[in-house]
Amino acid sequence: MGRLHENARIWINGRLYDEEHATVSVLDHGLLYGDGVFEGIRVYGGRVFLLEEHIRRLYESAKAIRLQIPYSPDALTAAVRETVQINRLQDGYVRLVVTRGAGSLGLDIRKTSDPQVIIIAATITLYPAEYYEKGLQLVTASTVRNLSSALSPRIKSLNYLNNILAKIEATDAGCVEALMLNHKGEVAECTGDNIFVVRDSVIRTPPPEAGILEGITRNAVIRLAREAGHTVLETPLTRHDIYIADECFLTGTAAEVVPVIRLDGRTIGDGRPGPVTRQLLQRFHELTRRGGFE
Ligand code: PXG
Repeated sequence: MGRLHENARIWINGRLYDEEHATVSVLDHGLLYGDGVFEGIRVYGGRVFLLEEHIRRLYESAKAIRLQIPYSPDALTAAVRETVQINRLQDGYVRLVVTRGAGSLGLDIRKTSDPQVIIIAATITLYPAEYYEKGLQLVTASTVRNLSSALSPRIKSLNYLNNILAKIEATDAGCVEALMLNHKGEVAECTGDNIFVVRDSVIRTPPPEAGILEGITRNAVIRLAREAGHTVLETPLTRHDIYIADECFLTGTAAEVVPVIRLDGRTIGDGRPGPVTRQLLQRFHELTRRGGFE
């Protein structure tokens, strides 16, 4: 039984497979140890959105974990575009995965070979449209974000348990997202999104040093906000800064730009998506229609 669209073709190391035959070894260290990296990328109007940025981050993540991707960035870029075309994807989502490859049991990367480079072109379910109009509620997770010095959150690795544990807390609390703090108690990010607040017309978001994934949507929204004349500061934030903010929103490839109206039972602003959030949401949609920056 297929989970993707009919006749989905999945690219693995230069070959295309049906979903049924798109498999990796049970000895792949991606499975055995979460040893690998990935990217989640959007497709709008048949064009792969901010692909260059995603490819760059993928190679940076791979470098950080000493994983040699067996293709050049240009070759992989072409492969992503080709897979999107073959699947006739207009608006969708690309999952690009690089595993360490199969090896004997044990952590030693020298005993592995053949990293598996996988490109899945599919769709992703958004939050219900209602959240974009009315905003969503967050709870603070008790699960602290990975310590940067232990496993840098800047690496988009196949090791997502830290975020999954926080996401379980969100679900248990009846929320779709949870706020994660770093070991200092500062605001880091949500389980799959970066976070922004607006207060007295100034936009603030935690810096990469707060222990976050430096989101590509985050960086695009910072640029859009500055182009619209807003002041954007990358600065440490506490939960209190969110409680007393005029506005709050999240950014991410899957989430795009989504307003937040409550955190831990505290209503943010007047409990409705604010004007800056709505403006940036609109500008972000324009950017997706343009296919990216110049
Ligand atoms: N923080 C974390 C921890 C993330 O995983 C973001 C921020 C936003 O980054 P981008 O570059 O997307 O703006 C992410 C992104 C998935 C999925 O399949 C997860 C993400 C993106 C797309 C799909 O769960 N996480």
